[in-house]
Parts: sequence; structure tokens; C-alpha cells
Amino acid sequence: MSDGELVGPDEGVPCMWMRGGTSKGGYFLASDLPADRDAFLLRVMGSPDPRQIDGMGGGDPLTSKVAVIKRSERPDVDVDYLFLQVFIDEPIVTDAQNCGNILAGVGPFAIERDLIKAKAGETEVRIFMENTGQVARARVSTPGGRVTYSGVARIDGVPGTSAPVPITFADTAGSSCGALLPTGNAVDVIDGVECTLIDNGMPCVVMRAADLGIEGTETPEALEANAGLREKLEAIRLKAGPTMNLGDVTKKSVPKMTMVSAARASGAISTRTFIPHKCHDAIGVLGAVSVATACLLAEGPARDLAKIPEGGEKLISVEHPTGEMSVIVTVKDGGVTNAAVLRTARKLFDGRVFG
Ligand code: NQM
Repeated sequence: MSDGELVGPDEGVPCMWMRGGTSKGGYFLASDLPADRDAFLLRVMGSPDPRQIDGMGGGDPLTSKVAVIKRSERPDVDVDYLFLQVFIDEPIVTDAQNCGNILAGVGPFAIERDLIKAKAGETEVRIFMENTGQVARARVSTPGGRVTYSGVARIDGVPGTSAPVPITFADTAGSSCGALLPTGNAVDVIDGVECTLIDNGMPCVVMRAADLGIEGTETPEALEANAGLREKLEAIRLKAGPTMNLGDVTKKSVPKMTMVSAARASGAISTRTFIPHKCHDAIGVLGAVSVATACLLAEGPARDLAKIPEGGEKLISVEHPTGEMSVIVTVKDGGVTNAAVLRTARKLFDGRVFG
């Protein structure tokens, strides 16, 4: 263990590489990371470089992610999880956002590293998300007291099937912005575009696709090639950031920019999301929870377009470029109190990584 000491380039530190949901990254015990953590992680990922050729990152924000995990000292919590986004083309490592996809690997990793003991059958792991100060509960398949990654659960954006990792979130409103609607409004107009500035686990700007001049059915590649669209989104984002209590967001990966249109399949709403400079092939977990919550507001671009089921517990299917993400929300007194999603995870590699 390096335990906060500097680690030479030829020594390496213990690391597990995992797919968590539709993302992928390095999972570390906090005690294994060296004192120059951020510089080390940039070297591990191969940043800054668009191809990350000299590192483990895949040249995509969704494969340039890190989870730092330790046994928790908090009551009723098993482990603490810090998410770090390693930028690709700039020397930036930021904890300014959470990640609900990488979260899916945290429970299995914690059990594999003996931070908690598995039960026979299934093990619930209570995870304190340090980025936002909230707790998630993940259920990990542990037949015979060992983690298994094999199973029959399927999530869009990942080929094949794996063991299910159901995750429940409670009280995620205002996770980073201090309030569900940080400006106090369901609708704000920025650069002539009606926006819902919302944070139910992930700060998001929700806009009508049509107001940005797109259909909302385009591929991520087509949207990324649309320089005019990207400029408009970035201008709105830079203005939205400070009003969402996020300060200057020039060098931050939040807020996420989601353009909504009517569902095309049998879902509640269709989305295209910039995270914030690349268009997501799917949608982030907490991003989907925030967009699903925007669908339930009394007004706003998402509310106007969404098909909402009846009842206090609602399945909101958020369509995205590679399928859909089902978010089950519990609604009480007009507000969302709980959200649940199904994810899967897989151990890809366990060894030492060199930075
Ligand atoms: O919103 C991408 C992802 C994410 C974040 C992003 C995420 C979440 O797909 O909880 O999962 O929006 O940067 O991993």
C-alpha cells in the first residue's frame, strides 16, 4: 500500500478496472492512492491527450473515470465513495460531479476488497457518495458469499447480460446546487431558450430539442458535428452554472445539457444529453433521475412533452440514443422522495496500474 506516499512510475498501485453501468474506469482503495493523486491519475489515464494513448482511458469521458473507496466511519453506512472525472484533453481531475454508473461497481469492489462481508445470496451495500453527501443502497449478487458478475439482467448500452445491481437513492434533491430548482423557478429563459435548471442527484439543464433546432432523434455523432448547436449549448451552460450555485463552470463537467422531445418508443420522454461537451451514447444514471423529476414538475419543457403514468410509484422510462433507462420514482406531496434504477457491473481486470 502506498498510503499517501509518492509512488514511482515503475512501482504501480493496486487497482481494479471495472465496467459500472454504461461507464468504465479504475477503482482504488483510498489508502492505495499516492500523495500526488491527481497527477498520478492523469498519468494512469494518459491525459491530456485526445486518444489517451499512453494510459488506460479510452478517449471518451465515459471511460476516463475513477472511483476511490474506503470503509466508512459514518453510522448506517458501509463504504464512502468519491467519484473523480479525469478530463481527456485537459489536465483536470474533478470531483465536481457524482456518477451513478460507476457507483454500480462500488458494492462488488468493496466486497472483493474485504471492506464488507458478503451474505449468502445477496448483500446490500450502503454507500455514502462523497461528491454530493448522500447515501445510495446497492444490492450485489453474492451466491455462497462471493460476488458474481454473471446473471440475466440486461441494460441498454451494454451487450449481453450480467448480475443485476439494483440501486436506490433517497433525498437526492439539491445534491450539488443546494435545491431541486436552484433558481426557484421551474422555467428560466436563457438566450431565448426555455430551460429547467434542476438537480435531483445531477445538475442538469433541460430544454426542448426543437428550441435548439434539432429533432431529438439524431445520433450523438451528428449532434457533435453540429458546431452551431454546441456553441449554443455551451453559451447557455456557462450562464446557467452560476445561477445554479455551481460557480464558474468553464472547467467543470456540470451542468449536463439535456434536450428533450416526445418519446419515440413506449417511454415517457426522449433525450439527447451533452456531458457537457460530448454527446452521451445513453444518459447518466443521476442525469436520468433529474430528467425524470423534471417530467413531474407542474410546468417546463420536459413536463409539456412527457407521458407520465398514474400512481405514487411511477416507472419513468427515459429514452436515449441506445435505448432507455427506467427510473422508478416514488412521489409524495408532489415531490420525488426516492428513485431506483437497475444497473449491472463487471470486473475486467485486477492488478497494479502504473502512473
Ligand atoms: O448521471 C455521465 C455516466 C455519467 C454520469 C455523465 C452518471 C450519472 O453515464 O449518474 O452516471 O453525465 O458524465 O456514467
